[in-house]
Amino acid sequence: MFGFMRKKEEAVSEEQKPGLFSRLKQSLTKTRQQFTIALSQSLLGSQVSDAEFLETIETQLLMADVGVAASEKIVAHLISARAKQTTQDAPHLQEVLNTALVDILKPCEQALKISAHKPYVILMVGINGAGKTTTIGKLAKHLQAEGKKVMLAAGDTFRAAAIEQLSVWGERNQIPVISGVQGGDSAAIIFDALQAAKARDMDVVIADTAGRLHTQQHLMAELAKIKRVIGKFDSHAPHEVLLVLDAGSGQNAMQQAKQFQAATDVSGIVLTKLDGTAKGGIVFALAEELKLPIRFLGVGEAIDDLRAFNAEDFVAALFEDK
Ligand SMILES: Nc1nc2c(ncn2[C@@H]2O[C@H](COP(=O)(O)OP(=O)(O)O)[C@@H](O)[C@H]2O)c(=O)[nH]1
Ligand SMILES: [Mg+2]
Repeated sequence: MFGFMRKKEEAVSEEQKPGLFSRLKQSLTKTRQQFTIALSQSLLGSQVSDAEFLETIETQLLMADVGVAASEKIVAHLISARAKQTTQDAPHLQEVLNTALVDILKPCEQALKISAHKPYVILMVGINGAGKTTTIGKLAKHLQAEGKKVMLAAGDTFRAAAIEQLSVWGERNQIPVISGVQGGDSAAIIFDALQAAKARDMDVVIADTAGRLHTQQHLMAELAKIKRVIGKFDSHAPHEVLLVLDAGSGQNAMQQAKQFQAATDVSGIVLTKLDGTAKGGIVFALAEELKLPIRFLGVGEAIDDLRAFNAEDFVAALFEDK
């Protein structure tokens, strides 16, 4: 409807309002530097012997947080490609590399689909500061754009500021937030929200939870309780347990994921803060070792800085220059 306005706006501030793909590219700048500088030099280096070449690549991949399993897989791809070719052809190797990277990510490219179950319940989990509350704000907008009626549940009762932070996101999105008092029972508040959502014919409830360390067993047990209580409201709920991971935490994100998976049956991952970290390669480690759907990427703090995960786009953004 406002096509003409948008065009004008884009022309005015191309820098501030880049398109979706260039925004992804921009957010991956540091990760791209980590990848390209090292990898393209190795790929182009025609002097190096095979063993040296492969070792360099593997080291660089590990340094880019790709992880052992995914790095080995990528190197295996390169070995078989090199065995088949007679000359050292850099563009070809780049192609092989891209294919290997996409192959690793592709199985995890599974969009979050809101089923007809009403209300569809999304439980957000993750350690403190990972970006749960911010992601809820962005996700609420994303789902509203799909025509869903969204309600938020302030299940992080640990700090008053957390309840306030969620209510601000509720205002921004103009959607209801069900909250209790600081120190209140998180499971009880989420249960209240589910009842309210049902009464108000909401499509989706997104429940926030307090950040907890994957090493804090009692808090992990509390998460299990929240899940149990939600299950009493609807035996199929929560329909989605989204684990929010900060890309900047690198290999530690993998440890967190394993612990949360054990405690709560994570069904999808949101990888936040890809902007401003050189550790975006962690996405390959997560994909290869966890095989969980990666639903979204967080590429900034603003309400529109959430991207549905796409394997080809991610790999293209990793190598394409601006
Ligand atoms: N740059 C950037 N910052 C983010 C992103 N997601 C969250 N943040 C910031 O990370 C901090 C912690 O986020 P918050 O949502 O409060 O984390 P929570 O403790 O898991 O709920 C806040 O300052 C957010 O603005 C992201 O994708 N990019
Ligand atoms: Mg929070």
